[in-house]
Amino acid sequence: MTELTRMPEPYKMKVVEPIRLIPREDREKAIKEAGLNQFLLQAEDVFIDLLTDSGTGAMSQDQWAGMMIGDESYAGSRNFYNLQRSVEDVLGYKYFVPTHQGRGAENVLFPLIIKPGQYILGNYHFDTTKAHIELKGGRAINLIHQRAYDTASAHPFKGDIDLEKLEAFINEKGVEQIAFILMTVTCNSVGGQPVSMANLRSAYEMAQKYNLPIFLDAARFAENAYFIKQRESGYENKSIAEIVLETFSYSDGCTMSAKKDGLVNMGGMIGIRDNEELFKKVRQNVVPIEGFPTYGGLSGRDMEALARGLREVIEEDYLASRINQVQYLGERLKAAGIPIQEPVGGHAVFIDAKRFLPHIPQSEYPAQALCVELYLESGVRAVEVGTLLAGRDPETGEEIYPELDLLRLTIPRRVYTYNHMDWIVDGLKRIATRKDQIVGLKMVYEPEILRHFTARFAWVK
Ligand code: P70
Repeated sequence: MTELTRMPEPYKMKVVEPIRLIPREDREKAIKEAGLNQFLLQAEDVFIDLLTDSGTGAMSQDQWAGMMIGDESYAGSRNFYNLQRSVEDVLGYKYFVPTHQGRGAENVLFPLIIKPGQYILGNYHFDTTKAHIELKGGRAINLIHQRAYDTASAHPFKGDIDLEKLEAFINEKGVEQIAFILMTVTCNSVGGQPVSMANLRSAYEMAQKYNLPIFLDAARFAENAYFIKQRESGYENKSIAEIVLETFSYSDGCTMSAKKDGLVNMGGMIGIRDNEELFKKVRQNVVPIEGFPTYGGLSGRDMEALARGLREVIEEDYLASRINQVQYLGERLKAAGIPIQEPVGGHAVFIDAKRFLPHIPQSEYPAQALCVELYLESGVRAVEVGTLLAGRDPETGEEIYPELDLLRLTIPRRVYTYNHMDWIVDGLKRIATRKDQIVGLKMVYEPEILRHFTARFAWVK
């Protein structure tokens, strides 16, 4: 694709939400008051908000219309049954329980399938997922293929698990030490990188061989399916619906944050393919934590929006436009010489801050420093996925220095246009011309857990 390919959005706008670029001096004041932490900004002081693609998308007219037929009965709401039909048709699962979001699903499911001390093997656990595994006494082991850490090398499926490492780990520790395998599609932590169908199939076969359960962390399942169609031979003529069904067929169940590919602002679920025993346990456990099993923390209208979102997200013209927009942003940054994780992933473009700002040591949070600079330059709010997020080793208290220190430009679904993408690129290009002057950060307030949300910083000089 050339850098200027723009694909007209397969929708037109009926309602618009004003956004405003506040003056530079006001941005300086705002980010200083926020302790140089973009999480602490007021959203109204942000022009283009790329903090996350989670719950920030725009719903369709069909979803909004569906909300009017929300049935708010405590038990047995009609929207629960509509959602059940979508889950069955789109994911091919017999059972499911709604939850208020992804971590709610993890909180309900994980204690049922993890015994303290057991390992949970995955391609790369998302951080709240890892936190929930550890809260239940489990140990999260990342077995992603090493190539994912080399941002400059383009591989079509950088989200793949390393099957050799997976099997070696199972053999080394023994099957009884392992709770389950968790495949995250797409793999958020290394750049929204897809997992191939071949890899999903092989991981499933390995799980069968060792009699281990295998689950999907399915937040971005539709984007993953689109990449399979684009990149994996044998899938070019299959429909997204078929690819999604095949994806879920290689699992015993899933947790899903529906705030991404569910196309809703709030929602999640636990899906179970056919294990009735597990389903019964999940139905029991959801009651004290999320709510009665036919609402699980969601209102009827929210379940209806999700029932419709799950069907919309697998429409091919939507996915083509979505992925193209993210791709366009990535291609333009690359053309400007800005180092990014390649190839561009599904939901975001990740700038490699270690390569972009080599003069800032990792102990001074280069990606976070770039987040601050980007906000000051153009009112764009990005997020750090790197050293700040990694936190400290719980045993030694030492800082963890992950291989990648990334700035994530996360694109909400159906919200911004190509003009917004151009604005983001232009700001970063201006920054690139004087990037040597960007200084690192030191933390002046550090919370004990999940520090990135509320930490405060100062410039080192
Ligand atoms: C994101 C958000 C959430 C997520 C995920 C995967 C693969 C589970 C969850 C949890 C979180 C976030 C990060 C930075 C800023 C704001 C929000 N991902 N699995 O943006 O789901 O949030 O619904 O509990 O990516 O990547 P939930």
